[in-house]
Amino acid sequence: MKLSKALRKKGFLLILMYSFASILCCLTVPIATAPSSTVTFRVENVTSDALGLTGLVMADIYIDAPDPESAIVGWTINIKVNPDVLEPGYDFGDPYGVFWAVSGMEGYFLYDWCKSGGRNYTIMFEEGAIDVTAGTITGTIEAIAGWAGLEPGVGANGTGKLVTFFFTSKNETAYSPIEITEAYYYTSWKVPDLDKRIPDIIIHGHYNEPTFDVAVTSVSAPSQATVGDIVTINVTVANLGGPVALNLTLTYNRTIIETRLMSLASATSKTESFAWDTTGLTPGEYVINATAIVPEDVDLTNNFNITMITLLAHDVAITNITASSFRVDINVTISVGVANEGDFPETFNVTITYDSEVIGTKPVTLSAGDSKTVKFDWDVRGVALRKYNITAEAILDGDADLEDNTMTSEWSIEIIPEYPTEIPLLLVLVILAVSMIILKQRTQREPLKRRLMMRHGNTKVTEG
Ligand SMILES: [Ca+2]
Ligand SMILES: [Ca+2]
Repeated sequence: MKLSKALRKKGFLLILMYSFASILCCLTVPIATAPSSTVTFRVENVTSDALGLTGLVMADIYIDAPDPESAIVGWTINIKVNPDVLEPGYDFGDPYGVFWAVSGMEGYFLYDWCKSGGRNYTIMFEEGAIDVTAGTITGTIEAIAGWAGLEPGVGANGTGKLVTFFFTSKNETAYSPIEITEAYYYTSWKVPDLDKRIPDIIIHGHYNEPTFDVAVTSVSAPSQATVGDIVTINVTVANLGGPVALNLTLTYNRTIIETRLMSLASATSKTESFAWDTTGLTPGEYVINATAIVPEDVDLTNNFNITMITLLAHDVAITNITASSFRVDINVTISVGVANEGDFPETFNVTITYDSEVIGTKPVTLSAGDSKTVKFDWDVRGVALRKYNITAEAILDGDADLEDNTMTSEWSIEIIPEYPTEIPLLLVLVILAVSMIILKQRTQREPLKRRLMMRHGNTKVTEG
């Protein structure tokens, strides 16, 4: 246990040492040269003496040339900074308003060499080399102008400060990288040694303490959409602090639509486009929230922004089914209640079926929120005699809620045999005829009986 702990501790120290070594390597960039030359450029002392909102930023470029044969007569360096943060070219009394460097300033690389050799040297960049708007300084530094005719290997060598760049800072806390690209040094007059190009350098220094502050400045989307739409939502994020990698998360009612990792340079903004698939969502109001998250953000009040989107829907429904009779021999009327529960006027078909057989289809037009009853006559003659359930269906493309578009009756209609109309009539006639015969017989029998009774009565009187 103790051993593994010790190893882990040792491993940590190694990582720490490696990290330090990496940082040091970043600051001193070797030039790809012949083995005899070990010249390097390096950048040091990126400093600021910011006074209030603006200040002076300096970056020293050094050269290391311990090999006496690496005699240098000139070099090229292109510089680029963020023009919103740094303005290249600090007027230090220079005719071009550029910077001062080797113009006789003691302590610079060429100073002693030129002084002792009686050489002439002058300002390096030509007029127009500085573009304040683009934040660039470009061109060849002919540090040792007037040395025309110098043979290779006759220049200066040694180690020292080549030049100091000056910039005016525009903001107290902003950040700007100082990118050094296309850097060569010359060992012959005006002839860049292409094999002595150094790798590009980006100084990740900053002036003042960079703070981190990202802000979601806008979330834009249509205020209304229809359920099933893919809604485009544009989110603009601004970086008000140092350069960052941030997580941008978009949600609807706290459900994540997408989280995106994005990087943002200082003092820039970027608009990201998201696609929100609204298929299957319930109609209603949705809060769309975009939140940018970066560690150590100094102002969390501006990290999110919202917008509202109302989701509308196409939605019709079958609300009920009734029938005029449930034992039917010829015809029945089936009534279907339909409603428009969506947000748009709709025209759609309602179809009723038994088993899979279509009884009828009718078009229905309803305003949003309206309902009506649709009646269907069903002639059941020829339909097999048994019980049937009836199903009604409202068919509408893009209906957001299909569950209420179909309803099957809980009752059933029984189809019974159809009786011919002649049978009951015939029966009535027969009954009528029979009744008349009976009546007739009765009326014929009555007088005879009465006569007999009368006759008997008279006899009795006569006999009495
Ligand atoms: Ca913020
Ligand atoms: Ca529906």
